[in-house]
Amino acid sequence: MEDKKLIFSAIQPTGTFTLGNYIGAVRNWAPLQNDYNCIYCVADMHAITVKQEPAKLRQNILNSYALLMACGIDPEKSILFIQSHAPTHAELNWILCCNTQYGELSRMTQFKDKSQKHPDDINAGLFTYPSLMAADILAYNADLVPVGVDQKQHLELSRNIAQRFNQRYGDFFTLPEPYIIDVGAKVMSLQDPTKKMSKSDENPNACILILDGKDTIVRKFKRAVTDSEAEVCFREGKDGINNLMTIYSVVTGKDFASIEAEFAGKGYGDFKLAVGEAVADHLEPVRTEFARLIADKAYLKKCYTEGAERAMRISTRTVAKVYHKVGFVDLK
Ligand code: ATP
Ligand code: LTN
Repeated sequence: MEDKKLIFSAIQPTGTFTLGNYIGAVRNWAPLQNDYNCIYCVADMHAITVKQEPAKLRQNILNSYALLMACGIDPEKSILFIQSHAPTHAELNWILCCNTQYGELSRMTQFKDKSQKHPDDINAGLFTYPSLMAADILAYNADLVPVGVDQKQHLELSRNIAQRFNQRYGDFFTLPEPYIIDVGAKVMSLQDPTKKMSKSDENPNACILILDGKDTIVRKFKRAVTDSEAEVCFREGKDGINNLMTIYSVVTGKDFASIEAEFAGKGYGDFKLAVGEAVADHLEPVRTEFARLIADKAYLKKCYTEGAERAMRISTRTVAKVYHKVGFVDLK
């Protein structure tokens, strides 16, 4: 790999990506391939911190891999792999768990949210989720981690774990920085614009899936919750409209002032229809490319096999050095 800064990011294969995953994270990943060395991963081990049906999970993992490619990640330019194919992540996770405090993990909002959502299955994996995430990043000594704003707290914990390890065993890990793009860092639910749009929302009208067809997308936007005014403008308190304006701005490239001018004197109905159509048109090439890729299982397998080999080549060296540093006996 050339001497450029290293980017690492991952996404859980817990379902089809939402417009939130796309705008807040994945759409930013492809352009980064030009300026950085990039490593992207389908975080299947993280996905089982919440109950998954095995056959469905296997399908979601492959779909997620193909979707990342459909969103422009080129497996020749970047390392694109499936987390469980690199056992080094689980190995490093153990060492990092032993350098992570109970108190730190208890403060994670994602843990609190997910324990509330699944009170019958507050498992140890869900609790130590951030330590595995730190292992993902630190196994490659990544400099930058592009994520949506909801992952910032996890990244800060990754930095703290790396810092603690460095203090205890001597400087080794690079301290990773979050890389968060301002516009669209948090896309909100279409049904409750105070909540983030999430794959696991029970209400199908709350989120746009990036493989939804045009009619479905337009229908969901038509039903989006807004407010009782009739003015398309970005203002505090207008959560629903602010969210739609952000989405429209990202997919059309227009700024808020020109959006306000475009819809001056028009009602929310016109605006919602325009947002729906713009989003559907923007996602059309992703849908087409996904259909092509998912039909070619042999090519996908070739890509993820090579991705795993390349990921292992780097992370095996990290784990060997870490094992040595903590005082384990070298096996060669
Ligand atoms: P789940 O519902 O299973 O918890 P999720 O939809 O929250 O999943 P993740 O797999 O946890 O998605 O996140 C993948 C990436 O998408 C992360 O970088 C995360 O920050 C980003 N992301 C998720 N939801 C949003 C959102 N609503 N707006 C912006 N970015 C988001
Ligand atoms: N927790 C992340 C997914 C994830 C991740 C990572 C992101 C797992 N490992 C490493 C960045 C770096 C999420 O998006 N929910």
